[in-house]
Amino acid sequence: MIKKVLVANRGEIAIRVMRSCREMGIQSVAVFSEADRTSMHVRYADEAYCIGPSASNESYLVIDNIIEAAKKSKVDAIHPGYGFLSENATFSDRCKKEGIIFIGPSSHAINTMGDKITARKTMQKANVPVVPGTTEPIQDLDKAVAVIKEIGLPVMIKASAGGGGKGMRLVMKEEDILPAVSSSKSEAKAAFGDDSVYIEKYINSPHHIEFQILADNHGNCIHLFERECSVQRRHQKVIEETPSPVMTPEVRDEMGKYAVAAAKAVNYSGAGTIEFIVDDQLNYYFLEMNTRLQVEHPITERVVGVDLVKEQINIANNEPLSLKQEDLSQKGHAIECRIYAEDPENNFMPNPGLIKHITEPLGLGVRHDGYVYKGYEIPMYYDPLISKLIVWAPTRTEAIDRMKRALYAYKIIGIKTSIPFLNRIMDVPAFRQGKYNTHFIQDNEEFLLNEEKPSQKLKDIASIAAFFSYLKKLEKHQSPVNLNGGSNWKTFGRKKSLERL
Ligand code: MV4
Repeated sequence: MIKKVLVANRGEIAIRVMRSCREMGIQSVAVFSEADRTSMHVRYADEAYCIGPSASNESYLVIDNIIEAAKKSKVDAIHPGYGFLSENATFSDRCKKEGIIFIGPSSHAINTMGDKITARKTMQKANVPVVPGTTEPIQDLDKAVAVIKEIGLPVMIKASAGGGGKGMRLVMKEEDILPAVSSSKSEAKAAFGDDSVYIEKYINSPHHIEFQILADNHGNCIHLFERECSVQRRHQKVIEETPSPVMTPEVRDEMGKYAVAAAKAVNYSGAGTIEFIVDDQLNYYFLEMNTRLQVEHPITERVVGVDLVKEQINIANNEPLSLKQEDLSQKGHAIECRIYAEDPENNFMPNPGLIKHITEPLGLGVRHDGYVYKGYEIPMYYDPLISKLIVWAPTRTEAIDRMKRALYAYKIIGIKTSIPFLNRIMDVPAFRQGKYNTHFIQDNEEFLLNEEKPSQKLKDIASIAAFFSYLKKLEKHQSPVNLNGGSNWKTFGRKKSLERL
């Protein structure tokens, strides 16, 4: 029985995992880099250990340091969260060797799915539909040209060790085959030390739809339906929702069965995600499997009514799944917005810095998974994700309205965030109508980046008002810090009307 867990991660996901641990009566141990000494996950844990300097390749990615902390703290298990070592087969094996439970799949499942060519081959063997293309690395170009002539242009050249778009090339014309293959190969070599590439037929304007699965160590496997993740920017997810606005009950049932077959083909254990690429006619193809808990898991938790971290821990305890496929259903609609410390007006540049003020959204149907607090300085070393705002409502339209309400209430002073950009997405007619695919942000870029800006005159008036308010507060010996989220206009206006009463 797992009684103590080390969480080999930071930020919102470390706290997310520890919350479930606390509910299950499990002690949690945090690890942290020097830059994360004041991080919230360190405070939330029952115990915490420094594992090295700020750079993640000197701390969160160093297997030896994490194992050392695990031994010192005498944990039974390690939860890797997402990113960092979560899909590292060597780490999964090392934990096993040290007698520590890795809360995740075996190195075999991680390796098979981590190599995209092997994954495609394995899926084909399991009769899971894959995108038409090659299941062997491209060796010579004549063969590549022959294959492409057979499946027809356009095609995509992809790196076997890749995923998330790295090393990917779109080929429209025959004369582009050679340069695409060679540049894909060299990018893959530089990024992964493996230059194997393969060919896939190009699916135009696809949807990214993924299925959550859970598999135990007794041969049971279930799916927890889909997540629509087509709102992406440079292969970075921005918004996720479930159910998918384009899904039908028949296709959902088919895809769910294939997702279970995919997991069973690698003898999977734990929580995982099968990604599909889906075209306009709802033809679907296996793309890749993520062998970890994903960032967007909370929308599934809300609509299906499960705690995925709790399920992961039960599976790691060798318990059989308590959930049965026929008992599962989707209730209502959930949407997640990823809040990044990025400046949408400056090409989404990371914008780390001091949180001078934060008001988190609350209320009916709102979940906010974050980790920053007033006075916290976001370090520059890690992913700029600040938090995830998840809303639930009975219908999709109500969920969108609720998301707008929650985004409105979310105030962060000190850093630029993606909140205005997300709010803008909620107003795009194609999003409201659920008629969007992976080209959505590109197709609507002009609207999304053209926020209505206040005129110079308005800015001048606001500056003068803020200055007088500052003087008045100084007179009264009050703190001049503005706590209402950045605008003094509201309080200014309201005081006046009260005086008139
Ligand atoms: C594709 C594709 C079209 N056809 N494969 C992008 C990241 C990687 N996971 C796979 N990706 C794609 N693969 C074929 N055969 C289009 C994309 C793609 C994409 C996929 C999912 C979500 C967003 C995307 C944005 C651009 C391209």
